[in-house]
Amino acid sequence: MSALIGVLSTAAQLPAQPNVLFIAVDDLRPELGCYGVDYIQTPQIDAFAKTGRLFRNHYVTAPSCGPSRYALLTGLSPKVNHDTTNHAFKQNLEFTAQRSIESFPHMFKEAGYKTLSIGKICHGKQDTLPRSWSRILSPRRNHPKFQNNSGKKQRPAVRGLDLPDAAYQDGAMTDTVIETLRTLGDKPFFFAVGFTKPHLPFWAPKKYFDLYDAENIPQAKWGNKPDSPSYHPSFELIQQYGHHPELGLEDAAYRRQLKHGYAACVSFVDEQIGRILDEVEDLGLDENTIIVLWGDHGWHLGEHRIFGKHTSFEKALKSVLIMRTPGMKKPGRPTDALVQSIDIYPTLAKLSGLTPPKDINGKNFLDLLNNPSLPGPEYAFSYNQSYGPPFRGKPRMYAVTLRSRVYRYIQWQKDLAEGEILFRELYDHRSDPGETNNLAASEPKVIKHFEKILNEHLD
Ligand SMILES: [Ca+2]
Repeated sequence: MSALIGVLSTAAQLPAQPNVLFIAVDDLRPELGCYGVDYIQTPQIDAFAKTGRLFRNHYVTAPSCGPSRYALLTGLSPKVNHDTTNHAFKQNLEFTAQRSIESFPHMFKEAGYKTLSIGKICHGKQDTLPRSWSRILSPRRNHPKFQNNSGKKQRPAVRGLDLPDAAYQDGAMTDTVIETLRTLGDKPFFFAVGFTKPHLPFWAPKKYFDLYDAENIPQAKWGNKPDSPSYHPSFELIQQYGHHPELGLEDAAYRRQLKHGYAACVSFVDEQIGRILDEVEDLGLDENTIIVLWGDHGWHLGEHRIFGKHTSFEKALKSVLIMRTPGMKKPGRPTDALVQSIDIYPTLAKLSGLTPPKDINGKNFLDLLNNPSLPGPEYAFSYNQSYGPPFRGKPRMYAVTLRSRVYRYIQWQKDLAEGEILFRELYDHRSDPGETNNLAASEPKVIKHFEKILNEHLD
């Protein structure tokens, strides 16, 4: 009963069963116009942000596709080592099967919603949550052979061919989403749409490359390797895609090409998102639909001498979150409050008057949707493992990290469930937003405080 009163008093304009359109974008770091990045061209997402709430400090649970999406959908923080890996769905199959509600789409389905999924929502075909969807739609597969992800080595990392949007999976998927929106009828829906770009390879129609003069795209400083277990030699890029045969990432021109490709893919996805949002408006669904735009984690575009994700740094953990609810107060006002991906589940539940399972770990941020000036939570927590070569002789470590409004603290452990601490990092974002100066040795009091907070969080 108290949940119901909360919904009526705090979200009075919302209908009893609002639709939900959940848009996930793979590997989208907050490198967008609406996040204050001026070289990038994202007019559609920028326009959407003007009508919703942009979260400037949204942190994912893990800096990889699988564990980030597992935590988002289940609302559960990692507990053991494999929860930080791309095997999170697979390893937890038995556990999720036993839960009364396996995910927030499942919660909507149990409440009578039609729940639809298309594109990349979980991680790979084997990771589907079996009880969550009324229907899993397939993007049309009319894209040419070059588009397949057959795992062949030496595919080019960057390519812009003179082809229409629909020749690419995300473009074809957008056509299917638009056609499907037109057929949904009166039953409330939860529609999850998962774009696969700007994930590698950076392939998009040529016209999106032509939006940019590569020479004018600002480049990250190609600095020193960080003295951190986070460092890895951009393994996903280097192992799976073709690169400069002699110099690789040491070649500044190649790095420039990569960043151009990433930008083109972001603009390509931006256009597809705009087409979907236009259709939502044309159909009059915007008055009755909560819209969430979510990036599954960030990406290093040269920062820390890395092209990739999988680190415990800000560049990999901070990602895009923009939400819009019908009748939202103060639309277009961003918030600086810290929020976490696992908070989305209870927030959507609250907005829709539904009750999530008691054991989920996130906290709803309905207050920030109503008032962007509130300070919000004090900490955002994330989890990771090391992916690089052995660090100081230790082959694999697991990270628990917290972001406060000022610091990032990272605690590397031998094991996630047991606490032997092997290495610590502390960065002060007031003076060091690039996280290059580890203060762990010189700030024992701060470390002690954060270690206590982390240990309480892990209990
Ligand atoms: Ca991803």
